[in-house]
Amino acid sequence: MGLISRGFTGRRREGAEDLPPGQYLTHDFPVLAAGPTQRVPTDDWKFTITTETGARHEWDWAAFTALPRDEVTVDLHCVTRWSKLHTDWEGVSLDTLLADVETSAHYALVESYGGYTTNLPLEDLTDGQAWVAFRYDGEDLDPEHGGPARLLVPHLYLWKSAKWVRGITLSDHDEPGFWESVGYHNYGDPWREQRYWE
Ligand SMILES: Nc1nc2c(c(=O)[nH]1)N[C@H]1C(S)=C(S)[C@@H](COP(=O)(O)O)O[C@H]1N2
Ligand SMILES: [Mo]
Repeated sequence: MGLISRGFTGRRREGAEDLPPGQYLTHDFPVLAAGPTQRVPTDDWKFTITTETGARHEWDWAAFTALPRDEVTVDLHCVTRWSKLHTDWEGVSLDTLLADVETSAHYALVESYGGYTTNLPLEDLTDGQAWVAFRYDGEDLDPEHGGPARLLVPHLYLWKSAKWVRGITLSDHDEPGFWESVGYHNYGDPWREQRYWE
């Protein structure tokens, strides 16, 4: 990270300072998934936050899309070494979704339609660091990229940004998700090259 403000909205040169170590720049948007593309009609879609006490907070598509949304421009870093800079999204921040959720849990397990999971500390989902995103580049999010809605946690490697997200379970215990349980790093900071467990 340089000292130049990231809030600058003019056209910027895409420089090496924006690329975490070991990453290369790509301009297309690769599609990666461990299983088949999920196609979840918005009529059937629900998003649920479950706390460590079992309390459930649930939104259907109408309630979810009525929440205040953010427009964000973020850089994406995949552990397979491609990075895509300045991507434009619209989504509901986890701060908004967690506003009425009472919890003292430290860990989050994110679950997707289709069974994919990924884990991260709850503090990495708050303070404007994560969204449930449903629009990309001014359009509804394609199913290939996780539509109708995916998690977006751009400060961690992209495997943490669960596509077709359906819920988050908060817990006092850290439980490895799909890739984390087969050798991907538990945290996954691209700037520290936390790709795999040593
Ligand atoms: N549900 C689900 N989400 C997922 C994955 C997956 O297999 N299933 N793969 C992850 C990985 S490894 C990457 S790199 C990104 C890819 O997102 P993209 O296909 O939009 O580029 O999705 C992440 N989210
Ligand atoms: Mo990935």
